[in-house]
Amino acid sequence: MPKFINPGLTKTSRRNVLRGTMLVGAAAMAGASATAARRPQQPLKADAISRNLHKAAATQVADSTAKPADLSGYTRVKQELVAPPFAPRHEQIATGGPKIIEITMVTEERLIVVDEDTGASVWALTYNGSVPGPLIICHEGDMVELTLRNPAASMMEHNIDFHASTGALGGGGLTHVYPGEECVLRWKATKPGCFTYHCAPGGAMIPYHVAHGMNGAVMVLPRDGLKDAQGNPLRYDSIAYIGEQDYYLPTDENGDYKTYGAAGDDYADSLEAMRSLVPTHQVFNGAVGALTGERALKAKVGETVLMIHNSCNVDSRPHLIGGHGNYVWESSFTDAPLTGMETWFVRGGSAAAAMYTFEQPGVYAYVNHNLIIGAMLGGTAHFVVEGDWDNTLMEQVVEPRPFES
Ligand SMILES: [Cu+2]
Repeated sequence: MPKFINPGLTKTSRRNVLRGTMLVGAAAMAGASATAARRPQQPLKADAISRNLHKAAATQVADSTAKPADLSGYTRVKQELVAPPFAPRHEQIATGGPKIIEITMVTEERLIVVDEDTGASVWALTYNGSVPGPLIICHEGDMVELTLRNPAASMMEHNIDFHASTGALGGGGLTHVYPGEECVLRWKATKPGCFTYHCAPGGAMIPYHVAHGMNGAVMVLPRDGLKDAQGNPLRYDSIAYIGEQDYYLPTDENGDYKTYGAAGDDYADSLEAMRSLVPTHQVFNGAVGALTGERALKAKVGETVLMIHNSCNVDSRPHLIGGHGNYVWESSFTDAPLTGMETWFVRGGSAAAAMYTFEQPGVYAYVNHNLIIGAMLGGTAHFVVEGDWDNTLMEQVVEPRPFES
């Protein structure tokens, strides 16, 4: 067992040593002694306040005498979640009445390589093994019923905060699962749009889990589908689900990325690196190159793609080089979409959708147009588009040649 989990000061059991609060306390003690000369103590107090808030949220609900929800009129369906960049099978226009959509997510802690060139790796904290976690799709008025399982072999507790939901810290207060535990949370999708979800165990564990990959997106479609400003229907042929992930990977005295034996072993080092607010990597779908080269996104001329961009922790400015955001929803799907966008905005802590119909073949780079992030930190995906070139839209009239000066 990693030594920081049990600092030797407290009588422990497997269940209570894995509580995020104890990990926070252990690392804070270790961190405080190592950095007391140059670190203010206030963040530790803020950390404690945040942890207490999460405890209070669960207590409130447990004390409630609320009536059971009326589930008559709902039909139960299962949604098979799939790994990004793909989307689960779904209807763009809802048929039948409202549904209770049953999904299952497993909190998987796994070592992933962030950058093959440098060997940078991270013990990623994930939902269903992927960064970002799987895309969930429902319609306004549906209920999402999540079974959240934390395998017995896990090192850490996890939970989930759905920004699309209402109450109990987005469900975060009701879903703390320790290794070997599961819980079921049901929430109603009342707001159409794209929303982030993330792990939020409390205190500094919240950014620690988020910055280790534990976030993803829910798309809540209007029951009658997407529309333009005039109310005309907008339909897509495919979805590209992209999660922007900031990592703060600790380095040793030589500047090499450190490696760790198990999830959580990097906790104290990571908190130190996170405090810089300067990510070492800011990648799409978990790793540098996860959506380029052999793994590039594919499309055809004439195909309409809905690009769903999740960014749980940092602001992002997606830009499709060589294309546009024909329709962009940074806010609710009930708001008129922005149109003809060159670059759009994804607020840290949110997800947004952009629709584009490809008009030319070739390779398009989908980047964070903070180009330092796009080109140097890993925030780039590629679309490879097949079809016939349109010289009306662009033509190389003269290829590069020497000229007399
Ligand atoms: Cu977690």
